[in-house]
Amino acid sequence: MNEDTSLERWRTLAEREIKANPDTLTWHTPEGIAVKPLYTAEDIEGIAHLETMPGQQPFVRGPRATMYSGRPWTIRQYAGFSTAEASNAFYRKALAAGQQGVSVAFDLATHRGYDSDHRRVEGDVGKAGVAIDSVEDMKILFEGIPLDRISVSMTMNGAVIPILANFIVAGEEQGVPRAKLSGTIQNDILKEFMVRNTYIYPPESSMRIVADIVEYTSKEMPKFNSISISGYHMQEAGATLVQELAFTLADGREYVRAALGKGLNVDDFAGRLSFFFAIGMNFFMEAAKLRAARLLWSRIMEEFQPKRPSSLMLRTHCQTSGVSLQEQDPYNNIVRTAFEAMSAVLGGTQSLHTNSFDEAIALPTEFSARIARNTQLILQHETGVTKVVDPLAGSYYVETLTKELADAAWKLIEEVEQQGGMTKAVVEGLPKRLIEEAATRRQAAVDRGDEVIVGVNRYRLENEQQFDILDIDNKAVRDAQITRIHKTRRQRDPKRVAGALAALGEVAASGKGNLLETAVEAARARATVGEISDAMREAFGDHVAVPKVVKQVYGAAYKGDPEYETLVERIKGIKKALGRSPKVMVAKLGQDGHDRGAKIIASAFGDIGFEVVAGPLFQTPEEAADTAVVSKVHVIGVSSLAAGHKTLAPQLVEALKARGGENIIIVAGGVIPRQDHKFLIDIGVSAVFGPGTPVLEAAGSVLDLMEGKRRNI
Ligand code: MLC
Ligand code: 5AD
Repeated sequence: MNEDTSLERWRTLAEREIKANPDTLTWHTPEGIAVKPLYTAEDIEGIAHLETMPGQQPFVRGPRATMYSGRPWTIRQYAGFSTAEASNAFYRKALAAGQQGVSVAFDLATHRGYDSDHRRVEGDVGKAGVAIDSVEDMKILFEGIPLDRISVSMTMNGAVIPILANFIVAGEEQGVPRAKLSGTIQNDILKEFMVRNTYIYPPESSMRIVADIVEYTSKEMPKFNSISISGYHMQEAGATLVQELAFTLADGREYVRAALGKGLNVDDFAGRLSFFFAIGMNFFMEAAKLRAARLLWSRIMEEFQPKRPSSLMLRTHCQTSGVSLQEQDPYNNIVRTAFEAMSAVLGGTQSLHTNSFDEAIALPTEFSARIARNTQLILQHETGVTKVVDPLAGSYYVETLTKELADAAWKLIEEVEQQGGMTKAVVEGLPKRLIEEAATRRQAAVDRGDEVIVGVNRYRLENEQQFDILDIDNKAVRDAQITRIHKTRRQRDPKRVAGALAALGEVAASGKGNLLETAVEAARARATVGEISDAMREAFGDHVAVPKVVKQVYGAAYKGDPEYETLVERIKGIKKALGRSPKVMVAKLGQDGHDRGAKIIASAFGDIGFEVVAGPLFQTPEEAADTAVVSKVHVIGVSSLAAGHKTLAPQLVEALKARGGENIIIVAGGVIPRQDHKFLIDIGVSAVFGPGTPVLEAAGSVLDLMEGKRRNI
């Protein structure tokens, strides 16, 4: 046989098969990358990284020479809830069942530097993670976990100084000197200002904190990774993979500069910078993203002229994507997570968290956590993927994607550079705006059904099954924490505490000395997380963000759509009747900074014709009620993603009444389990919009409520 194997011949055959030009099969991804139906040897001709090897610069093929054939990735499940005792028991069981590293999720009160007895955090204590107020809690958290052998990751950014100080002291008191502590602190503040929102201080002081930690750990804690430079939260907030890549690496470059600014030598700290990416459902592109990330990081680090190869090497943790998981038909999430985990592994991650199937509703139960962990154990032990290094290398498609992602991300990195670097870009808001636009566009694509999500906008079940979820008694946790804090305060030496806090305040105010080093002494004296944070607050002040809402992205995607136009007309009618536009406040209560949903709602409702008040982050129910009443809104929509709704919604109802705002319609949305809907309706919430509710459906329901067509939904 002498078949013609040219591309031209393939095009002829393809055209015959589909009766159309094969170019119509090209998939235009949200990244702006055109994915063709076929890749050939021609596509990868001349790609420089094809000739490289794993364990060698530029590390596209992996940071280690043997990769998983030498040692598999670390199964590191992120967890934390309620008290230190409960979380400790959970970690120990997980380690006994095959987990290999610990990863601590703190509650939002801790993240934002408040003790559990602070009035602003009533709804947050113990909810989205574990409550830690002082060394006493930290010691309980790691009881029976040998800190010289098990590496510990701590996701902490705002209150990073007191938490790391507490960890160091907990180690000391466990008999493990800090030089032997292995693990990672997230310590990535730039992405907090962009997307995750658990900042405390303004950007410049926050950057000093990052640099002080790098300085201290590089000298005192050689086995500790000083930053986990995170793109994860960008993708969760709606970023495209190119944005995730570019902004993360640009953040990394900024941290290197900050550390060099402290007079450090690049080789003394660069090898302990680590990364963290999300792995979503775009299977091959996600694997290619990790390869591209390594390529680009090595390019960026070259400019600092390190001598050690490990300074150029990108090592990363990955987590499967939370936003890709759905409330509807939730066992599908097990399948999604398994594919995402496989993609992370094919991309060469060093450490991995696989999400639990109940992600869209609550924190994992013991059962859902077991399935998530076993997903990785099965990958490691049963599939054979660990046996060969970088198995996707040479794939025409994946190699092309690796290059295209790298090129596109590099362009964006250069743009940031031209703006004066990431701190400046973050202050000016460019990355945040681009990510929010991408998020809104994506939501429109899902709502319109252009992007299929099984069980949500296609193949939806008629009856959803209920299953057990983890519910945390927030009041019981708070009471227990307050009892312990009071005991700690009673038993400590007040003079020593005051002296240590004053010294910290001085280091913060003067710009001289190391914040972490000084805080370690305060932690030893049993100063609390809140007190240590406040000592720095006095010098640095609080960061206050002004919410900005993206305009005409959602609306543009719906131009000419009959459902959309009907809503627009309905609003015009209501406006005539009322003499003003229907006005909605989108509120975020407590320390819950997950604002992707709130931002999308504010943006889309604005496009449809509502007048929108975008409430600032971190309001108390009373403050939100003040804003709602003063702004004369018709409706207040509470967006809850951190499980505070059962404490905060009743307080909002009361606060509105107390201000004469009882006629304001309250609706709620976000991660609210079905089990809680009745509770909310009973206390006076008129509608609950769970995950997966299309924005236009929610808007229609709000108008029904306003017109009195329905009392509640
Ligand atoms: C690795 N090693 C090998 C090897 N591979 N040795 C021989 N042969 C091989 N093939 C060695 C390494 O050099 C290292 O030793 C040790 O084994 C461990 O390997 P590692 O690759 O460094 O893995 P690990 O310790 O797990 O570290 C991974 C990491 C780290 C570098 C990415 O930063 C990390 O664990 N990050 C986790 C971050 C995390 O969990 N974040 C959760 C975020 S959740 P040595 O001596 O060189 O160290 C979140 C959600 C939210 O953010 O918003 O709340
Ligand atoms: N326990 C387990 N997983 C958590 N996540 C957040 N908080 C916790 C916790 N306390 C995971 C979820 C979420 C992502 C940010 O991290 O998957 O989407």
